[in-house]
Amino acid sequence: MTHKTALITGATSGIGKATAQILARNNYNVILCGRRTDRLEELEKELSSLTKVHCLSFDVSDKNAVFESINSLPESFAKIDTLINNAGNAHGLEPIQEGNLDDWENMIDINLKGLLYVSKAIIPKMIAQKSGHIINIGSTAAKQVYPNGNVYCATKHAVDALNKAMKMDLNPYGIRVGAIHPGLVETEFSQVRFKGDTEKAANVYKGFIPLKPEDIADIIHFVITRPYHVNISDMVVMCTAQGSATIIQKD
Ligand code: NDP
Ligand code: 8X3
Repeated sequence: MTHKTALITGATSGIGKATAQILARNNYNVILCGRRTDRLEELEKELSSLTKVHCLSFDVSDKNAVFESINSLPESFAKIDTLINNAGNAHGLEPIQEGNLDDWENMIDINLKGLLYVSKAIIPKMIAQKSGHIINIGSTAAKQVYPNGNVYCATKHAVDALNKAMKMDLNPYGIRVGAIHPGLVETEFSQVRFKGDTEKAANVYKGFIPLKPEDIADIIHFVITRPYHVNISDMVVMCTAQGSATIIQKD
C-alpha cells in the first residue's frame, strides 16, 4: 500500500499527538512538529516501528523557523499530501479590560499567524504537485464567542474565515480544505490556558464526559480518507454533555 505523508503541527500533545498515532497506524508517513524536542523524539520512537517518521522542531510563530524547517525536509518527506494545522492554545481567560497583552500577542501569533506561515510554506508545494488536503483545527470558539474568551475566540473565528478562504482560493487546484471545530477536549489545553494551574485545568472537565483527543483524531482520519471527490469543509464536534460553548450538563 502506498503511504501518504501528513505534516501535523502541535504533535507533541493532545489532538495532534493522537492524530499522529492514528495516522501512523493507517498507512501515513508522519512529519511531527512542535517545540518540545524531547516529546517529538519520544513519539518518533513510538511510531517508527509502524511507519516513516520525521521530526521538525520549530515555533509556528517564528516565520523564518517555519520556512527553514519545512524547506529542510528530506526528499522522502518533501511531498506533503496532508497538512493538519493543529498547533495552538488559549492563553488566559479574563474579561477584555483585564486581558494580558502578552497572552493576546501569543494567541494571535500562534493560532493565527502561525497557521498562516505553515500554510504559506506548504500550499505552493501542493499547487505544484497538483494535490493536497488541508485540515484546519478551529474550535466551537470559532463559531461562538463566550464570556472572557475574547481574543482566543477572535483567533479561532479567524481560522474559520481562513478555512473558507483557503477552500475558495485553492479550489482551482483540486486541493481539499476543511475545518474541524471541537468543543471541550481533555488535553493540556486548559493547563496552558491557566498557566500550569492543574486544579483549575482539571475542573474544566469535571462532572461530565468530555471529548478525548482520540475522538477528534479519529474524525480527522475519517475526513482525510474520504474518496477524492468528497471534501468535508466544516464540522463542529462536541461531547454529548455540551449543548453550546457555554451550556454543559454536569453531574
Ligand atoms: P495541547 O495543549 O494538548 O496541544 C497543543 C499543541 O500545540 C502542542 O503540541 C504544542 O506543542 C503546540 N504548540 C503550541 N504553541 C506552539 C508554538 N508556538 N509553536 C509550535 N507548536 C505549538 O492542546 P490541544 O491538543 O487541545 O490543542 C490543539 C488544537 O486544538 C489547538 O489549536 C486548540 O486551539 C484546538 N482546540 C482544542 C480544544 C480543547 O478543548 N482541548 C477544543 C477546540 C479546539 P509544543 O508546546 O511542543 O510546541
Ligand atoms: C477550546 C474549547 O470551549 O475552551 O477551543 O474554547 S473552549
